[in-house]
Parts: sequence; C-alpha cells; structure tokens
Amino acid sequence: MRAFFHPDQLRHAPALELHNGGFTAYAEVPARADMILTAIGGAEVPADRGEAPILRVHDADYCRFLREAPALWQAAGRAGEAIPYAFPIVGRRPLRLDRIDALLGRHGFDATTPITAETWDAAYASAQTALAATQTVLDGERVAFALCRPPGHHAGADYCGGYCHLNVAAIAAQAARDAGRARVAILDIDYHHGNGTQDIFYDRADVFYASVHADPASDYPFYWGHADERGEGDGAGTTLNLPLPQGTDLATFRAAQATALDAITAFAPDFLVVSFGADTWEGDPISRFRLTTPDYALLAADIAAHGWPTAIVMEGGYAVDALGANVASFRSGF
Ligand code: Q9C
Ligand code: ZN
Repeated sequence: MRAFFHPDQLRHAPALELHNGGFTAYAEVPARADMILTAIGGAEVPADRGEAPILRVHDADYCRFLREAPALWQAAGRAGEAIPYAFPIVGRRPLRLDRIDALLGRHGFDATTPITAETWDAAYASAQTALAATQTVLDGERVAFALCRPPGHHAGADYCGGYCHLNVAAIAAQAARDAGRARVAILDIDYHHGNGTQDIFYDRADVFYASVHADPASDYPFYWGHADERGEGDGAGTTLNLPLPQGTDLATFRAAQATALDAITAFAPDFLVVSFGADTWEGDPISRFRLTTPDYALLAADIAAHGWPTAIVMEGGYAVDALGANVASFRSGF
C-alpha cells in the first residue's frame, strides 16, 4: 500500500497543553510520525496541490487566522505558544452533561490546541498528504495511506481544537467529490468523535459520515457524537454516531463498526475515507478502550472486504512506542 508523508508535518511541535487545570506535555508529538514511518518503511513525499482544495472545506478567514496568529501573538509581547483564554459562546443544543470538563468546555473549544509559528505549514503539509493518498486512489489504487499529522477530525470549517487545525478527512472527501465521485463515505474509527467532520457535512446528502467512538457523555469532545445526531436538511440520515462505553473491547467495537459498514453499504459510496485513530489501543495514555495490536488487522479486513476505493488518513493515537505496530497491523488487514 502506498503511503504519503511530508517532512514539514514535523514542524508543529507545541511544548504544552492546558488540561485538567494545569499545563502538561503536549500529547500530539512529532515522534508519533517518526514511529509510524519506521514501522511502515518510509513514505512518499506528496505533491503540492495548493490551497484551493483546502479552501473547498475551510473558510479563507480561518486559514488566514492560522497563518497570522503567531505573529499577532508575538506583536502583543507574548512569549511561547498562542493559547486562547476567552471564548465567544458557540451555541450548541442544551445537553444536561455534568462532567466538569464538559461544563468548562461548554464555554469554548478548547485550550488544548496551541498554535505555533510552524502550525500552518505543518497542517498544510498534512492536508497535502491526505490529498496525495486520495489522488492515488482516484487514479486506480484500491487503497492508500496518508500519514497525516497534525490530525484533522476535530477541526471544523472555521475552528480548531483537539490537536486539529485542518480537517484532512474532509479535505480528502471533498477532493473525491470534486473529482467526480458522486457519493463519498467517511468511516471514523478514532477513539474520539470527529465533531469537525460531522459539522462540515451535517447538511450534505452526498457525503455520509459514520463514527464509532467513546460516548461523549464521558469523553471529549462532549458536545457532539451523541446517537441522536443524524444530520439535518438535505443531510438528514447521512450522519451515524455509534458511541461506546469506556472499556470497550474488540467484540463490541467490531460489532459497532459492522453497523457503520452496513449503513455505508446502504448509502452505496463510490469512495471511502477512513479516519483512523490508534488511540483505541488498550495502553493509550489519554483514552479508555481495550483494543489490542492484532485487533487492528481484523478491523481493517472487515472494511477492506467491501471493496470500496479507500483513502486512509491518520488521526489520533498517543502511545508513541506502540503506534508504529498498531498502524502496521491496521495496514496489514487491507
Ligand atoms: N491530554 C485526536 O485524537 N483532550 N484528538 C484530551 C488530554 C483532547 C484528541 C487532553 C483530545 C483530542 C485527533
Ligand atoms: Zn482521538
């Protein structure tokens, strides 16, 4: 399976994130990509397809913000990385969550995603990597792997969060649409719900979004990913959320993925994007599922059995020492 990665993706390297009331080491480290590259034997550098395919998903003002925020931060006399501390209240439906993290975050999204002077270039390169894998599949390969990092699925059309800045899965899906694939499905099997991807396609009938993830009643991103979110307007019925409890193991996860694959089969896509996170692994430091390394090959084989042309984009996975083996296992199942 061809794989893509651009060295500029290593340049985004914040030191700290604000979490649980204090600063901790940033979890989404460049070493994640190094470990995957070593395990899979390297990757091809993607071509530069420019900003246009990014602007098919993201607002131009938002992209300018990502580029200019570090200079504005420095001009204001600040040291270190740009982290927000005040937020306009973004209206969501009034869920009655009682988790302290949910109550704090109800007033913003979020303080765990610093922006550095390198962030735009790294996120831009991550998007180009997703586009290269997409083009490879559009050109006839059945599957290709994009080693995206920074990840993307928490980023919406005009917002960042959850270590994500540009939504690489959405950019890939939109590129497939723009290349003439009429019906595109996204299967998101990262531990966390892909709120940004859901938001981007929530009212679209041409892109189906299915996600298996930790129940947002207990886990980030809290305000999205509940089972009753199914799309709206033209997109009514083209969003499927399958939240699972902490402690979920292969049997439960695989059954939920099968439900997602059944729904995607009914949608009859001519292109699939997989948002793959290895933060479902049993030893992940910030997540609470119980998948093992060999489980990923089984999950991948279940997806591959459908035969859809498939671009895989990397999302989360924070057990750095195990990440290479987990990604290699997943790829082996195709
Ligand atoms: N230090 C992705 O997996 N909150 N993002 C947890 C723990 C942020 C995860 C903070 C989790 C975002 C792409
Ligand atoms: Zn995740």
